[in-house]
Amino acid sequence: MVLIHRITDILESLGVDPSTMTNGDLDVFSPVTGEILASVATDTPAAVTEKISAAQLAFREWRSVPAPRRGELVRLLGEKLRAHKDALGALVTIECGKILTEGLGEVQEMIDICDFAVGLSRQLYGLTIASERPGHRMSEYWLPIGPVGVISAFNFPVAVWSWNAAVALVCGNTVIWKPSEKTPLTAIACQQLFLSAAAEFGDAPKNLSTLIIGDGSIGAKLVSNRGVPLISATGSTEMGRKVGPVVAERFGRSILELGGNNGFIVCPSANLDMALTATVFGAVGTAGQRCTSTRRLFVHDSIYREFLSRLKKAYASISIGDPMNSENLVGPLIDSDAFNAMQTALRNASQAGGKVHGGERVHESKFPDAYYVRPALVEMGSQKQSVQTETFAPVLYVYSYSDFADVLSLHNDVPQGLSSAIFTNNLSEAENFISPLGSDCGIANINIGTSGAEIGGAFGGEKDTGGGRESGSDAWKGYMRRLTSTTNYSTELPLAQGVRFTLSED
Ligand code: UN1
Repeated sequence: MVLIHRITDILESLGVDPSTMTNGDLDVFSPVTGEILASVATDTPAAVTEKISAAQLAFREWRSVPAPRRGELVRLLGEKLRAHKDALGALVTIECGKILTEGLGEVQEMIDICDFAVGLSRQLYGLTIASERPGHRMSEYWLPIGPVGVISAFNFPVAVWSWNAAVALVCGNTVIWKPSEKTPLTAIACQQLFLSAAAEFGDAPKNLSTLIIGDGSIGAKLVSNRGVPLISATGSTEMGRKVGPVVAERFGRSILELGGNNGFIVCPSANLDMALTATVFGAVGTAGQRCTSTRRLFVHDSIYREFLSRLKKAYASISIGDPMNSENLVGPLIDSDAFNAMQTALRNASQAGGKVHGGERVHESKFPDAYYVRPALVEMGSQKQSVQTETFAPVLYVYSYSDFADVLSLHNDVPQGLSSAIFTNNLSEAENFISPLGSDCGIANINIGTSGAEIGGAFGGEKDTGGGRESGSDAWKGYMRRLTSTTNYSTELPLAQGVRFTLSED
């Protein structure tokens, strides 16, 4: 399989000139074959500073454009994405290795958030608040905040940008995007689609949305720049620990969407057919490289043996290989580092008493430079401590439990708090799971797995996941500045709290 020819056609259909992708200093590999797809030019630190200045200039114009008109630009972007869904979805698959249905699903997620943001552009509601003073009106407004820096990871190379960009743009902000250096091609393609939407829009300021390409040192330039009031960063907790303090130090705002260590509880009353499919999709989908991937499974001991044996059978039947082939459910890991991290995690689990099934490399002779693995199950049995770290690979630790209160505390006893799931038909268990005593994550699903959230809800998590929320619900408020304003339409000047302050002018 040689992808370089396919990629040329795909790039052209997305409006990118492939000849500009051959002489740069950053080699782009496909995890599907391990071959080099392109060599793209990276930005210098000086170029980043220039792009930030340009984004500030664009912001000065864009903030005054009425929000519903800003929504029109996002509507056009959604139309471009609809028209190019197949090509962009295929490019996602080739560049990051997720199976094609997931590559297409990712583009669908972009279309969905564009639709959401178009509606939002007419719903950036404020409040009127009762004033304690006569003849006064108090209200709250939401105003654009400025350029928004978006840092995204390889595993959702395009959707994460769109959650941030579509919302930020209707809020009146400009966007500067630093994609993962492992997936610049999909970012370049999105930028082209954005530019063609902007051209159709007509009078959009230049540099409304810009791209910076490079490694962490280039991202650091964005993060430390006071001209970027909001940084929305998706990636590992380790990355967030660097980004968060730098933004806080300059009193900027950050939306952090970091690592997960997502738990899934299967109760005795659960529909086991549904629980099985949800577990396997959650654990092996995207080759275990979603921040929402299922990593820890807790099964009630009355059904543990049965469920484990069905799980093992399901794992044995999973076909692993070329992600463009619809028969395969699992594509490659992103690179050798991911493979090595997985092997280390499995060694550690085995030393901690876990019984490992799977995890070995496959198709090595066919693709010596690509890293396909058999997803791993690790029987942890009745251990009372859950694995604390996130490994971005298809490794599922399986525990048995007997007491519901115990499993809730085992579930919550990890540093991360992104997503969680319970399968039960017992109302009390379901309600407890989403009560103050239940899951401590940002997402807690009932009879739905941990991954595959819709864009309509606010997305993000607690604890080491960083606390940020992006995408739907009222996450837009994180992309605007709040203005409280009180108007006095009386002829008196009463002070709040009954304070008296009378000037004598004679
Ligand atoms: C991520 O892995 O960074 O809920 C995001 C999901 C997707 C988003 C994952 N909608 O699995």
